[in-house]
Amino acid sequence: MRLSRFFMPVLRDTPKEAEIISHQLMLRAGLIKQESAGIYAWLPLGLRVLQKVNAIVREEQNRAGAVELLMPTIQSADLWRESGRYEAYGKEMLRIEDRHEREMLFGPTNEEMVTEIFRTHVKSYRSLPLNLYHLQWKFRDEVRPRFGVMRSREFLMKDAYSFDLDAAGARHSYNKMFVAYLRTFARFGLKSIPMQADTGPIGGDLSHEFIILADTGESEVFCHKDTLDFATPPSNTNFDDAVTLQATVDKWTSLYAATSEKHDVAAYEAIEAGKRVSARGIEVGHIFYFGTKYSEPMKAQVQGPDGKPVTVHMGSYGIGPTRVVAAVVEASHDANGIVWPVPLAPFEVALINLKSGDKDCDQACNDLYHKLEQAGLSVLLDDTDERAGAKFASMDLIGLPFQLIVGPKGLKSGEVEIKERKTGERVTMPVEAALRRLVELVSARRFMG
Ligand code: 5CA
Repeated sequence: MRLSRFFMPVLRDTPKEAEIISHQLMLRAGLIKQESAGIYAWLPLGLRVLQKVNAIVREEQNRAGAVELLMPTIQSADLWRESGRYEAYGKEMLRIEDRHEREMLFGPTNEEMVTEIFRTHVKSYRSLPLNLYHLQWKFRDEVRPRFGVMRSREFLMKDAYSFDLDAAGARHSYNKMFVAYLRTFARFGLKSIPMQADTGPIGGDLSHEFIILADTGESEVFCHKDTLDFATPPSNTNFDDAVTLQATVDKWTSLYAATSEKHDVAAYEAIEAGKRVSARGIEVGHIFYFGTKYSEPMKAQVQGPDGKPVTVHMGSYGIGPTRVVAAVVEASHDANGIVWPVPLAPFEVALINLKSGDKDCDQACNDLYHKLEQAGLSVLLDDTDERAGAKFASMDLIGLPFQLIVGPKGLKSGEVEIKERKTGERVTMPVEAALRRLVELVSARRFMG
């Protein structure tokens, strides 16, 4: 992408309304723009990051055996009357009336709709277990939308819903998502800690929130320090092996970790001094097992092995990709701006032409641009006629992992400079060597977790 043809409205000043660093940087770097309270447009650079988050979420959901579909944002009130949640959900639900005066709503979550799809089509225990997920916009009329996309009213959610014949099967389905979540967040470069959590309006009694520790987090959390050192389950995890999966979940839940709603002071104080972590955190994912809470009133039954009808056991599993983008910025930035991990970077390389209009610089940049793209790297070429200082500041702000700097002086001796955004380290080398080096550096960092 050539910057002269791109749309990247960076702001020089920090917007006054933004209280936390991720919100400030996301506005300044031109990732998002507020349209109404808690409602944001995703600008091209932000959208590229969001799409990378979604791709990783999908890969790990699919690996764990979940199947993608897409349900609508607008739902019928009648569906929610069946589960009894239409009234119970209260003011957070955006209620809409269509031209025929039918009551509709903008979905805050999809338990009812997915249960209705399931009961229409699935009739036999042979079709179980089944886990259906989608990535879809949700609307919750939060009392206090704040911190940009961290707590917004409209936000993207990956929500998965599992269906099983009995509680043991449902536990296996829960464990699959538990492990998939550990892997997903690790691939974002985030250390997530599963914590016992309250179930709120979703319901059920088994639930974990996946928390990223951050001073600006909205949740107050408590855990054992050693949880932070547990190893991420590997990519070759066998999700069908219920015993090994349970052992992994047991290990991850063996030490105390709870959000404030579930905090047990006595259990926390029983942890040896020096190993207690009392901190703030961001909830990036939340998983629930709620048995037959929806399947019972909505009559989601299959024929069991003995021919008798069985009410299915369900769980639901959410990740907020839009919140994840903010959480990554919160976890990875410095005084100059965002520092994207390679797997989420909107472009992998910033190619900076220090003297646009100069024949040699333009030619070298065009050549490098094509070669890098051919090697499969994504490149943002700054071909504008801004001053060098302004170009450096913008590129540091938007945080692409590597900068390839091309100037007239270096070119005279056939050299260019590579700067790594994270460390600030700069090396000067011949053009061809720089190309090879960049391809190596980027490839080595594409996969994490
Ligand atoms: N149906 C269940 C699981 S699919 C559910 O709705 N769970 S939830 O309420 O915990 O939301 C799932 C995830 O969506 C949260 O962990 C969080 O990452 C994200 N999320 C929830 N509310 C917001 C919000 N107001 N702004 C941004 N992200 C949100």
